[in-house]
Amino acid sequence: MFIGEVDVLLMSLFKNRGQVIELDSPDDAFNQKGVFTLIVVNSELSSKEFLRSLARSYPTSPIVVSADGEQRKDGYIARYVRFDEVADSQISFEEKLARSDISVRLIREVHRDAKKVLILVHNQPDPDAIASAMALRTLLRRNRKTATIGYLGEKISRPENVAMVELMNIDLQVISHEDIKNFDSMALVDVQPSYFRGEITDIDTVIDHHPRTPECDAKFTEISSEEGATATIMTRFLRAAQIEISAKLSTALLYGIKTDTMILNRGADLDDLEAFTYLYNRADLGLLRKIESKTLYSEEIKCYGDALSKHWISDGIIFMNLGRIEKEYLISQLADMGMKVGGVEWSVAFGIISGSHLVMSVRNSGSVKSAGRLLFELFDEIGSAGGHRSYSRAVIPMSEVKQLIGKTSRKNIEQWIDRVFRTATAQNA
Ligand SMILES: [Mn+2]
Repeated sequence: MFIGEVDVLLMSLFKNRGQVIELDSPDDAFNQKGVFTLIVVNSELSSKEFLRSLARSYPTSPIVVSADGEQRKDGYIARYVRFDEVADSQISFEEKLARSDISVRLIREVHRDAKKVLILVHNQPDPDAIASAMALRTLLRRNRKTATIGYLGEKISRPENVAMVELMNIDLQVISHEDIKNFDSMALVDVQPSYFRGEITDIDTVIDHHPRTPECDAKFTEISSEEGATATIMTRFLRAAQIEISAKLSTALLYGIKTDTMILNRGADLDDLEAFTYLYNRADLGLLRKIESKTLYSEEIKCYGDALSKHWISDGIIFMNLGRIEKEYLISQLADMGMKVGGVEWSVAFGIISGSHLVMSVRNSGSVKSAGRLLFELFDEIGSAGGHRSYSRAVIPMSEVKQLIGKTSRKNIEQWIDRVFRTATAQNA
């Protein structure tokens, strides 16, 4: 039932949903027969007395006031709705998808003539990178034969990545620098050219959610650090291209968003939430649970145990030294764990990988200085460093560490890292 003047567009939308009764005069509202699924009242007629009488006459029908600006007032029995705002948010979302459709056409154009496309991710492919690469292959309407998802690192070992690749039967390939020339075009996903330190050239597409770095030369780039995951960007592209996302791909993308944002808890924005909901309805949640259930190996817990028992906290920073290890991901997992400790503002986990590099993972509570900027300022000159506001990573050759601190004993390294971080976090804090 509509009472008073109502916007034509709004009226036509309601008419699509069922039978509508239009009433000009409020007096006519009280002698209608039937059960109304909704009563909409023009705000000009919405006096307190009128709404109360309406509610008495139709106790089971919800009442909505078509409001133009005013808020709900006390004692008024009705829900005030700005229908223009409801429509506006929907329209701007559709507009975003329509704009993304232009991007999709550009990406397809860039790779159109390539016989074989290489979709390259970073050297430690994580669920976000893997899922986004799969999504790009779908977006390009290609298959395993015409588009390879590859990376230059060593065989993946992080349990959740291994579980994802095995349980979902994903063809993720280790490739060499030599192999690259066998491809006709290349797309980087979840990573930017600078990551490869000039070793990778002739890049056609870059799609990433990390902060934009200089020297990002490609025919098509979509770099948007607002999104918490590249999977969010790819979900938008797939929707823009009106592709029905399969259960397998939805599961992969959902897992990518979940892991990169720590279940919407880190660096996530409304787009991530939107993509999350969209994918959640399409994903194979049973499969996802299976993938997510195995994230620790026995020998790893021993490593953690050792580092955790020897941790120390000073000035709100927790320090954890994993010592000499082979698996780099242990460092970032431990840094995440450090943030769970009460009173901790910063978490610093570090270890020496393959005896040659010191790797640090840093987390903060997000409300303090940017972790990415801090590491960049501290270590970019002697290694590679950077990342997001709340999480970042630095890799420094042991030869540089030796030059700086002399003997690279466990104690020396710990004292150096302790001093460097305490000084840096104290500045402009
Ligand atoms: Mn990512």
